[in-house]
Amino acid sequence: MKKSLAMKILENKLVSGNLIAGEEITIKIDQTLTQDSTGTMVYLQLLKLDVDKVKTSKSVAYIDHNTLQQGFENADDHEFIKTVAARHNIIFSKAGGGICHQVHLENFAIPGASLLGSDSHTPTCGGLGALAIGAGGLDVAVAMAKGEYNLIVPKIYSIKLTGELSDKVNGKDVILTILQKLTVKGGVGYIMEYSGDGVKNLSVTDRATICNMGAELGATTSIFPSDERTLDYLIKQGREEDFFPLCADKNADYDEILELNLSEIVPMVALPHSPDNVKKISEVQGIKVDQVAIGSCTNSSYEDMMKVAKILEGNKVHPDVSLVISPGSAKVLNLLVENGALNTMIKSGARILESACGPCIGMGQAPKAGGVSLRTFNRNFKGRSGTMDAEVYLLSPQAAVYSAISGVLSDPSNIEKDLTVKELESYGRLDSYFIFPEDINKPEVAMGKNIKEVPIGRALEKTLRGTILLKTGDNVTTDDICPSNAKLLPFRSNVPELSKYAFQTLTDDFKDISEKYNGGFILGGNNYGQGSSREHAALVPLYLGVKAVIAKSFARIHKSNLINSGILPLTFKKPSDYDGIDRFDELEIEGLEGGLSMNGKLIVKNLTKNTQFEIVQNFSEREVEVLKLGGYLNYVKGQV
Ligand code: MIC
Ligand code: SF4
Repeated sequence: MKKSLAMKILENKLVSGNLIAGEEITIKIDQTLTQDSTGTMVYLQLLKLDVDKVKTSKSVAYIDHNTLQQGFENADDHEFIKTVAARHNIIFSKAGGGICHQVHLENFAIPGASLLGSDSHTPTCGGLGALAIGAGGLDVAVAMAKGEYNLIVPKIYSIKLTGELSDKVNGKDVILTILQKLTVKGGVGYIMEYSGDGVKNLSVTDRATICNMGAELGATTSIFPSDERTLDYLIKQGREEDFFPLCADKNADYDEILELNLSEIVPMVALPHSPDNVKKISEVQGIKVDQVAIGSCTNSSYEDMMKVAKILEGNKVHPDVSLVISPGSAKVLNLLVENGALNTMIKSGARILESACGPCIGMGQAPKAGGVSLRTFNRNFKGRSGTMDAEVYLLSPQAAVYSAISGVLSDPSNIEKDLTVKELESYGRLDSYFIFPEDINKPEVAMGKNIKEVPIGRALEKTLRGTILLKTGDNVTTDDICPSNAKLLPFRSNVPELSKYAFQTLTDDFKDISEKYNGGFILGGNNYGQGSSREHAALVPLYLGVKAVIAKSFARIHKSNLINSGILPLTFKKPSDYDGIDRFDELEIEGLEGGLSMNGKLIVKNLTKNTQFEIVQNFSEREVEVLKLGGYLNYVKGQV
């Protein structure tokens, strides 16, 4: 059988199980990354696992999300992570060093290596040929403790590229085109694997942009071959020795195929409030703009920033627009200083932010009430910008900055300048923001007073009875379940505090209702839990007594997070059964002892309506055990 690239890497990393789509396997994890907003939970869980040193060859803890530090909480969290990192042989990347995915791509990602990250955009490093997967925090803690990760073997979606992008379009326009075709559910259960003649015409950073937003397709990960361009990028980053050539076999077997001619890609934009609500800019141009934000792990590379500087050269930001720019890493920022591009940006009237996630996660720069914000980011869910009624659009850096000058959404195809960026000889090295474990003493773990215990589930009862606390529609995001903004991010190590804001975008009474009914169930539509990897979206419901989520389908990472927390993610056998259930109905799930396994049968009785419906058996044997024990921490504790 001719093998895809993804299958070759999975085969190489296989510890146990069969490489058959849909089956659970265990793979070896070479590298992990964490960021600070999910990281405190990861490291609290790692401490519970009681290991001395990580089992991976490289683990890195980044500080990039919660860098506003309005109070002591973020700074305390950073100190906590720094001390745990030093004690466990983990590299620490200080605030200001840059966004985890961009910094990891520049400094650590290796073609063919497996990388597990506590952030849904970890697949960014697939641009360099790494098998990079986003996961919940506990999975990453276990990967550090055991060097292993369990996953359901995905199917492989082949994206065959031909042609070449024009200088007016970007990797962003490629992935927006794919999102338009496949939607936010289109990649669920797949690895997106890129190949074809067009690959060689894409820079590593354009490839990384495309892999980054594979997360928005719901894909397990995305991957590009490792070729001459990869070698060139690694040489310029000063790490030629990390190169390893990799590609799929000729005529490899794929489950699905999509062909895309890069020469036909035109500037695209995702309209509010979903990354798949995509149109050609030429069809919707002219919308008046209040804010433009350039940066995020999707589009903050040196090449992206240089295109922005080129367009700004000799121009001024429109009087009605606030343009904010956050370069992806200290290295990128430093290069912009050295070659004068930062000068150009400042002279044009741009606001320069620190190299961090910033506005992408609502950490500052919330748009004005009802404002229109154009962003080069990857998510435009309602409320995520920090302004509930803002209209957020996603687009390429070229289109964003061109619109910042004109004051309205504008098509960069009309730019007359040549935007080709002259290739650098070298990106240089910049290690000043890293603390390598060998460079410091082993400090005591610094446990700030805002850091609270991780909620832990209890062993599963044979029968569960409870009330439907909330009925939601399709595509509920983790930003809906556990919102993130400048006010709430300081509480990522304080689940009791976060629980006050559960489902805030959908209802204002979830906590009260959960307390009134002493916990219960949630009813969800399709793709429940899409978006971020934050396990808080499972820990908050656990804390509020949620015992099961019954949905038409689940997003991959969130389903694992629910299982890891000991909450049952149950899928309707007949999706139309969803219609016959209402908020506040009382349900009873019997026979849980045997009912979860593949040969079991699970019936849910609706005591209010006097009806019943059936649940699909879709858990691996390990997952059934985890659920029975009340979560992954209880399951794994005895094993390390
Ligand atoms: C995001 O983009 O939503 C985040 C913030 O990076 C999350 C992680 C988090 O919730 O902290 C992600 O994508 O996993
Ligand atoms: Fe940070 Fe935004 Fe990327 Fe999430 S999507 S890692 S918040 S830059």
